[in-house]
Amino acid sequence: MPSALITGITGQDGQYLAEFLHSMDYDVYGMIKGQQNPRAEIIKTEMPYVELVSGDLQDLSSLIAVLEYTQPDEVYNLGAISFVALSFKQAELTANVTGLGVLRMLEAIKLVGGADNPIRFYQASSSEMFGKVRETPQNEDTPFYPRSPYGTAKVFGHHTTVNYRESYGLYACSGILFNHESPRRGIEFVTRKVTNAVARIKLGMQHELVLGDLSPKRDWGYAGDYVKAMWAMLQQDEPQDFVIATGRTHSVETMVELAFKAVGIDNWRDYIRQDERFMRPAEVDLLVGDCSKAKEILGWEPEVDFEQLIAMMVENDMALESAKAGRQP
Ligand code: GDR
Repeated sequence: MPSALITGITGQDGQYLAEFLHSMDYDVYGMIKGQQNPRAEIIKTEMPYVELVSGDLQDLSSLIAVLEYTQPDEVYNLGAISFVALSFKQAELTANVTGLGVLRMLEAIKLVGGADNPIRFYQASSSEMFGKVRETPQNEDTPFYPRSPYGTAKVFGHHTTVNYRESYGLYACSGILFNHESPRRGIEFVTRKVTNAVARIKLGMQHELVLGDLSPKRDWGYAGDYVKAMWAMLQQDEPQDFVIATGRTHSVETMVELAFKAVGIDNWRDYIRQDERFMRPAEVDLLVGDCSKAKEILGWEPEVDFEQLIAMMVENDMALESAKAGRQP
């Protein structure tokens, strides 16, 4: 059976990828940092087939030990400080985990892998690398212009992945994924923050939704679709980089309106308050990806569209919040 190691196993993508790889008969290992990670319980109960191993992207020797123990065919590096707003407050930590963590994992693969023991590597790169975009839509050749410590760290990780591929012949791919969401999305990210608040407002459990800038536009897809592209990248003859996106963009405001309308609330503006607290020192105004290369070479296409995605998330949050309130949704 093939085996895979996933860093960032407790995150949204880690969970979808673990399920997908398990369905493809992989042995799945998930790397967990620290002793008492509360989110490890979700993996233990919902995905008992995942073997959790202890390691930290800030500690090279721990990565070597994890690779020696798990002997993976594939490594998916999804671990990172992934919340852009937090990266402005903890820039050094972000550079260390999100940026240097990639270098450490590649070094570990170089040391433990080899001709007899090749390890394929996937790096979770991000559309945040395009930042103040140089062209629209963005593709694999669009120059980077990151706008946050998170974005700069991801650019470092991306270039390091390419460099290790070219310098040492590693099978290393960088997937430049645009925003991807799901019912498993953390509550700090804007889509889930909104769908959860909409459910609570509908149920009378909350009376306002406090947001930052409503004008940025994002290309939002479904995480369950995107993890399949990660896997497909590692199954090719030659390692390459790919943009993964839907090709459609919407403003935060449009997404908010859609979420409220999904529960029948038309006067949604009455519930919105804007606060400086949720504004960023530098913003990424517009992202929209061109995934033609992935379509052509990987045969990958998004299956869930934006409207279905938001409806799915609202429905999930209605069920969750109704259960908390002890009512039928
Ligand atoms: P993003 O996702 O920064 O694009 O990065 P996020 O959902 O946090 O923000 C999207 C846009 O919404 C605006 N916004 C708010 N954002 C949050 N979180 N909370 C608010 O209250 C709010 N109000 C407005 C933001 O300013 C921004 O413009 C995500 C992450 O998953 C990254 O890790 C990943 O690399 C990229 O997507 C692709």
